[in-house]
Amino acid sequence: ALRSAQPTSLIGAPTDIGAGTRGASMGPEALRVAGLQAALESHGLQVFDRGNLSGPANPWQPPMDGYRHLPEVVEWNQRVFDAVYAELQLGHLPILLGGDHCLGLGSISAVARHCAEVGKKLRVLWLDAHADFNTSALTPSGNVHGMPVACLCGFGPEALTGLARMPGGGPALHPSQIRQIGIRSVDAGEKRFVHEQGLEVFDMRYIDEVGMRQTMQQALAGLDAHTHLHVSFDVDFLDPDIAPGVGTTVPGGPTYREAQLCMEMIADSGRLASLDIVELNPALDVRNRTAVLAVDLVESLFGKSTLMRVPSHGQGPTLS
Ligand code: HAR
Ligand code: MN
Ligand code: MN
Ligand code: MN
Repeated sequence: ALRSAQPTSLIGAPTDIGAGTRGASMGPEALRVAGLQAALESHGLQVFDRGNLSGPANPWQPPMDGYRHLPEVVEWNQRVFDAVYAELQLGHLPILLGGDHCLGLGSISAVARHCAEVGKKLRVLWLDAHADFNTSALTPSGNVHGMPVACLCGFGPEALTGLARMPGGGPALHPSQIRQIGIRSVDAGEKRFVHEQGLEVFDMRYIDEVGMRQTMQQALAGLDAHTHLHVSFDVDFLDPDIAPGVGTTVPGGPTYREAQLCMEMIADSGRLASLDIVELNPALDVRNRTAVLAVDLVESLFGKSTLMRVPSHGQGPTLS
């Protein structure tokens, strides 16, 4: 399973600044305790743990003008941007350990900027129960972890939409670069905006009907040697029966086997080049099992395989 000789770098961002429930700030340590580094190393990867970023404390205030903690969210995301960008410049594969999902803004802004500079195409897979496509006008909560996809597409405050400082001056992402998978909780105004912007959403109903295999074939279609694939893995993507340790559980998510297949098919694409692991909330977990599950799935994302047949030898069931 030695898929990539590229070194990986773990970057902890211990904050719940964009969330509506406290505790995601403990995510990075829980992932370390669950053995993330050793698990990746067992697959032949070289892993650098850069430790944790620091940033402002969570003042736990009500929203102002549609955002909770906007100055603190901006500061955390600037630090995440710098850290992720530095690893990409070194040629490492950054793994952002959140922290809540507002941090996907800094992470993906850095990836988008890097891709623009080196002339790579970018595809983002957003694994989540939520679309995270709210704006200050649409949000029911003011929590910025419900807004990062919109901000990345240019809809949000300049301090967040301009993080990437893209060469052309435009937004970090165009909706056509994004595939959302596992979605099952979208606010009414948010849903209209998702449709208006033409996001490609593989929601749970779609996964129920066509299966995870066809879903992932479609989500990964069109990747080539010049594509940088970023995976933003919100742990609430998973069914809460197997992953209780998140702040915003939504029933009816992917099972263990569906999630494994999702990760394995991403690994098989050979294009994974950056990753976020976000929204893990150890305060709500049961004996760290959600962290252990996340590590297990990330191993699959990096090529751990339980396959008994050699695919090219055509044994076992034919899949095509
Ligand atoms: N859509 C809701 C809101 O904006 C809930 C967002 C919850 N987001 C996350 N990230 N947990 O996916 O408040
Ligand atoms: Mn999310
Ligand atoms: Mn979510
Ligand atoms: Mn394992």
